[in-house]
Amino acid sequence: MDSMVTCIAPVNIAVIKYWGKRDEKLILPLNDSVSGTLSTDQMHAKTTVMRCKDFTEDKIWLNGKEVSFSNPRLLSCMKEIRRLSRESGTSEDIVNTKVHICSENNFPTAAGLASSAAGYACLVFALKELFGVKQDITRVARLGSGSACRSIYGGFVRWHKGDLADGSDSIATQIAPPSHWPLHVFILVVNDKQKKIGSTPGMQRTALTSELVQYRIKESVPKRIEDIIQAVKERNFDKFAEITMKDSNQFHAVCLDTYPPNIYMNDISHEITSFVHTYNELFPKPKVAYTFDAGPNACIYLEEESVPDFAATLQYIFPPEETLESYFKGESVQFGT
Ligand code: 2P0
Repeated sequence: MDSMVTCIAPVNIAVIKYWGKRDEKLILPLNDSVSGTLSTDQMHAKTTVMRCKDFTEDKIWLNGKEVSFSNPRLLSCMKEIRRLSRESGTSEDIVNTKVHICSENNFPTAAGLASSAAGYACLVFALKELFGVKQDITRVARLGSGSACRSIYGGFVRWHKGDLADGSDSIATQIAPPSHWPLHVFILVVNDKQKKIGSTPGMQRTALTSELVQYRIKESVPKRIEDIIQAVKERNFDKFAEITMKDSNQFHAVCLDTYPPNIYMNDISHEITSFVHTYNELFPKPKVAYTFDAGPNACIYLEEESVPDFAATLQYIFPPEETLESYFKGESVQFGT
């Protein structure tokens, strides 16, 4: 029987960053990472998947434009979904039916705003529904884009690097649901153009040339993962903020230690970090935390009670052109929980 499914998946913002792979094809990371998934009503991908016995080939449209289905990551997700579908007992007729996929983002693609994470999470979740897959799909989303596995769940999520060579233990799990700690996130869009060095080649270069990344994956990250999980469980914002900012800074230090360096932050990004530290010094404990991905845009985590004062101060210091506030709040973060 023909069928159609539509899903929405939000972006996630890492507080312990994923950077570097030990297996390029299976997308197995060098270290564990932790992120918060935003609510579905702000930055998200929306994907519709259809299967129809009259379709003669798999096809995909991204933001309204048909693109080739030959992308190896897309093919590997499709292959794995069909394999799991078969394992789940779906009939061979359905497993072999061709699909048409339409996906769109409501925010800039590839500007370091986690567009591939939301896109692949959404696609894989929709395909799971369409093909009756019953197993864990975070490892399938991972085959599309590493960070996508974290957008399968709402709230705080951990991507376990895993130890096995086949990647079967490199999965994402939920640390806490959105209702546990409804933090807010401000996205300060410094630049929405395509980033200069994509994450995939940027990571390859780091893994090959950085000495600091070895210290990061062996010494810093394992302890930070345990500490930030505890901070989330205790809703301890000042501990959460300190670890988040330190990890963002170390990630960019690793990028600078890469040769030639991956430079993602710009002068405005650095002004934002100084502003956040100056703002936090007004209080006995930090009230806001910045984190920067592979681009110049700032993501600012804060508690609900801090929103009015921080928003007013931010607007005074950086008069807004494109400040996009996203909510990391309870009820609206339902996707995949
Ligand atoms: C993260 N980033 O943990 C880190 C922080 C960017 C900086 O995951 O090659 O697009 O598709 O696995 O997932 C961006 O990397 O890279 C990323 P691939 P992905 O969110």
